[in-house]
Amino acid sequence: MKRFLIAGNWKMNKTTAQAVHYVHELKAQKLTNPESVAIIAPFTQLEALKKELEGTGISLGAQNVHYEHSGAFTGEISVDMLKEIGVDYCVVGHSERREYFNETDETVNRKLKVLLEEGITPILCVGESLEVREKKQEQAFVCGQLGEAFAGIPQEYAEKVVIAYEPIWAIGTGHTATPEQAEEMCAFIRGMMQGLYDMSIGDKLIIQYGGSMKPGNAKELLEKTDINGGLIGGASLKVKDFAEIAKTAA
Ligand code: 3PY
Repeated sequence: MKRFLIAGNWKMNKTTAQAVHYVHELKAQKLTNPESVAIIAPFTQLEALKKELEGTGISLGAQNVHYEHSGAFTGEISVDMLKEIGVDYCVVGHSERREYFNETDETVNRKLKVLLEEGITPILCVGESLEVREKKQEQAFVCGQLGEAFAGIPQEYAEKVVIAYEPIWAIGTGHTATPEQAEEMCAFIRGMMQGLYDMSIGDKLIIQYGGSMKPGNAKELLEKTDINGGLIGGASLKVKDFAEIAKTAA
C-alpha cells in the first residue's frame, strides 16, 4: 500500500495561543489517518504543540536546525534542543531558506547528517526555479541538489529521509505544477535515488510534492504513483483545508 505524509509547513505564522487553538480544531475534524499527518511549526510553538498533540497520532516537525550541536551561533537551534522537545521531523533546504538565509547544498548535507544521527527525520526540499525550468534543466538541477545533499550518507540513513519536490515557481505564487509535471519529477527523484543507492530504496522513500497544494488540486496530485503526500504551505494554515487534504490521502 502507498504510504503518505501530509505535512503542514506553517512557515512564520501563528502565535503559540493560535497554534494550540488550531490543534483543538484539528482534533475535532476527526482525521482518518492522523499517523500520516505532521505539523511543521515555528520553534516557539513546538513545546506547547508537543503537549497538545499527545495521543493524537499526529507528528510534529521543526522548520530548521543548525548542523553543530552547540556553540557561538546566536539565534540558532541545535538538534539536541529539538530532540529534547521530541520533534519527529525537521525541514531542511526549503527554497525560502536557500534564498534568504544562505542555506547551501553543503549546509543541507551537514544538517541531514546531524538529524539522521540523532533520530529526527529530515524533510529535504529540492526544486528548481522558473528560469531553470524554462531552460528544461530541472532534472539536472534537482539531480545536483540530491547528489550534494546525500554525499557521504549511507543507504540505511538515506532511506529514512522524506524528500519534498517543491518547484520554486509554485511556492507562494498560486501556480501549482500540473499533476503530470509533479509526477514526472517525483518519479525522476525516486529513480535518481535508486541510482545513487540501490533499487530497494525506491519502495522505502516518501516523496512529497510541495508548492501551492490545496483542497482543489490535492486529489489529482496524490493519486499519482510517485507522490507520497504533500508539504503544504498556505492551505495548512486553515484547519478545514488542511484536514480536507489529509482526508484525501487516507
Ligand atoms: C508552499 O506550498 O508554499 C510551500 O512552500 C510548502 O513548503
